[in-house]
Amino acid sequence: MKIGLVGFPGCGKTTVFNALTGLDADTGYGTAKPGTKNLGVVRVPDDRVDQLTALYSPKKTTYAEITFCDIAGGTGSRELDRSVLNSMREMDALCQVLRAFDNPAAAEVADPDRELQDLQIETVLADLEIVERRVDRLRKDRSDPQLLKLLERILEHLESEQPLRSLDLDTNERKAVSGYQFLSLKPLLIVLNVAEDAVAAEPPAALTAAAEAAGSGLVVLSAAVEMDIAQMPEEDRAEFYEELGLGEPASHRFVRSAFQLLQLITMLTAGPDECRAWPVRAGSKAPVAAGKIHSDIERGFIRAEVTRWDDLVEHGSEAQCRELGKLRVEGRDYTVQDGDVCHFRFNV
Ligand SMILES: Nc1nc2c(ncn2[C@@H]2O[C@H](COP(=O)(O)OP(=O)(O)OP(=O)(O)O)[C@@H](O)[C@H]2O)c(=O)[nH]1
Ligand SMILES: [Mg+2]
Repeated sequence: MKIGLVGFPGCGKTTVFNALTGLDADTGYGTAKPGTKNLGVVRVPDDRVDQLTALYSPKKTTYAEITFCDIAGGTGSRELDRSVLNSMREMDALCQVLRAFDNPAAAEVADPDRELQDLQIETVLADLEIVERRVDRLRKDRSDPQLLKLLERILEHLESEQPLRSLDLDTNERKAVSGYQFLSLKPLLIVLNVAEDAVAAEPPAALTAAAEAAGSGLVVLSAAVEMDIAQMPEEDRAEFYEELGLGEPASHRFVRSAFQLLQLITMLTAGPDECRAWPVRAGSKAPVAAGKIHSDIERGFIRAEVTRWDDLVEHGSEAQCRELGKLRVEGRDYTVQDGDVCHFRFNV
């Protein structure tokens, strides 16, 4: 699963990227070539995995991971380069960084509301271009009236300058258009990148409302602060956080929001060999979730023995949970829930 960090030049994408990954990619105001990409894999912090690890002392602990891709904004302050738009299409979700700190190198003062608007317009126009071409073709050759009808609905929505995120599309309709990789349909998380002294302040109400209207999450952080901390030795970080009056790195909150953005939940497995978080698409049935571990388990699925992670931590073992009636036996129709610790029985 890949999330693209996007936004206008100098908004702080690479700084956010460094903060998330602990890497040291080049930052600077609009210095990167448009479409240049930095890739990094980030572990999703998960207290449940930590507590299960404390319980089992396993040989190995594995967290869920997300790949972040920092896509350089280019040179224009209001328009995105075509190569940037093309790179954005390859992403499963987008995270727009908004500059809310003043930068002497920038020609304009910070205007996060405008940046949000501008990117929305850019993505809507890019999608419109694709749909217009496709609708023209389908009107001529009449090969697929059903798809034409759907695309005409999408066209109308885009023409009213609304992102496709706000159009009501059912699962089948989404599937029918998934090949087009519409930018304004991709899940969007907004990061308000504020100055160092504003990290504890509430985001402006107008922006909170705009994010909500656009169906997007909103995270406030100061990328510069987060990057400095990510590059510190681990043992010094906690103290620094306390001084700032922050409970944990904002990047942790951010990564968890990003994970939710992908419409994933976490299934857990726990034992003396390994404690592990498995990202599973929300709504997955037990056999499909089991297939994440191994295709044999999906194929030969018999049943799932499910304990809630906090019950397991509280009572100390599966055996104890079984005794107390806290271990459920579920069949192939069971929908796996976030925080389920699963043990699958299978036969191949
Ligand atoms: N004061 C302050 N400066 C920041 C913050 N975040 C980024 N900067 C600075 O802003 C400049 C641009 O940051 P980058 O992360 O390189 O911006 P970018 O979005 O990657 O820019 P392009 O790759 O050119 O599109 C750098 O000089 C950063 O040090 C912040 O939270 N506070
Ligand atoms: Mg950059």
